[in-house]
Amino acid sequence: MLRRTPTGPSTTTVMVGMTALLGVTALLGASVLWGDPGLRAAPATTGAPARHPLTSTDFIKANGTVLRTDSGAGAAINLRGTNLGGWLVQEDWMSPLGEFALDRGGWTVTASTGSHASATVDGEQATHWSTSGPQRAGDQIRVDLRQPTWVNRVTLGTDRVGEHPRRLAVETSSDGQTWTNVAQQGGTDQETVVRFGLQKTRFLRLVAVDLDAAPWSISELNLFNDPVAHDAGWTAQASATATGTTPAAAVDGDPTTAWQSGVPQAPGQALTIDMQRVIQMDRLLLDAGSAAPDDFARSWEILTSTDNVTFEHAASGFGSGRTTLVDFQGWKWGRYLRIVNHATAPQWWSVADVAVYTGNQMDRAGWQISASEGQAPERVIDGDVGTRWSTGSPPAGRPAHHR
Ligand SMILES: [Ca+2]
Ligand SMILES: [Ca+2]
Repeated sequence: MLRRTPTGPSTTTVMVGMTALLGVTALLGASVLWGDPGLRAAPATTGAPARHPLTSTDFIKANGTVLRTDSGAGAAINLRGTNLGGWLVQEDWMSPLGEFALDRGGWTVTASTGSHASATVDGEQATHWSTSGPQRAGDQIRVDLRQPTWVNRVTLGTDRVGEHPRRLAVETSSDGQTWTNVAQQGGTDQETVVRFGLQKTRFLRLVAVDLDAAPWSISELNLFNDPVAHDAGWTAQASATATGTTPAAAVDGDPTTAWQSGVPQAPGQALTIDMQRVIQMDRLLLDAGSAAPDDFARSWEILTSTDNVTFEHAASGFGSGRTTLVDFQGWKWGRYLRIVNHATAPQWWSVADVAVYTGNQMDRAGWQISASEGQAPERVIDGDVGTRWSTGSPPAGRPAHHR
């Protein structure tokens, strides 16, 4: 998300060279903006590095959930974004309260146990819902979104060390009665992030799956709708398919249906998806499904192609659970996706859902575009940088060099 950078007197600019801390910043070769008047730094208007020599007190380190100077012991730092040539780029990890999350206004939160369930959506890190006693399987917190809402990511955080859910399921429902398991995974200390295929749901609940002596607490709960490609019309083919399943079940947007290999995992097995158009993508999510969560590919490779003939390596890695998030480490363009299993395992291979992320861009499928003049305006959304729309000739009365 881009925001024009305000360069008022309260904003200071400091060049940061700690790549381990701020990999994104180092990657972009940019500076980081924050608004802490206590910091010694050059004014933003110069864009110059700090003029004083760097000392150990300038070393930024996370202290709990807060970034501080002086190796974690100094002043708190609130990141405001990455300065990209006058544009302030913000990422949601900079905001523990959910900068890019869905609007929680009107939501109703209830819990099966404990009190203060609404404290999970009050915008205050200091207020919590907690099971109070040990967490038990079946403990749950439920959100009524008031209206059907698209969602594909949940984050739940607590600053109470160790009070995360040991294992939790995410379930959706249109009526609050019948629930669909869309994800199940281990929790993480402080913040747990759960991703799943895009679902339109009115109700969502988080259910503890395992018991533990530690309580489960949540200080803030957020939902997200990360841009993904529409899967309408997608088709798929597989190297082998179990009786009663189809490759198409992997791309139908329904987490309860799955393609299954029908044979133990062996190197070279492949699932090839035709997305029907060239898509610019940066990540991919594979869900083995709730019926066979252990049937994830142990070793996978993702290939992309524009013609279903020549395939190009995009990413590879190892599966470790029901959900596999593949990061392409940049943009890939392709109409065809081929997921290849490279492992030998006694389990079948199962894919219930494939989600293709489109970065910060909305999928343009289905858009209609028109222009007041010129030819073929649809070329501006055809995914081909070699085609273009143009007015063709300068409008009357305007100098040619303003074209
Ligand atoms: Ca709270
Ligand atoms: Ca499915």
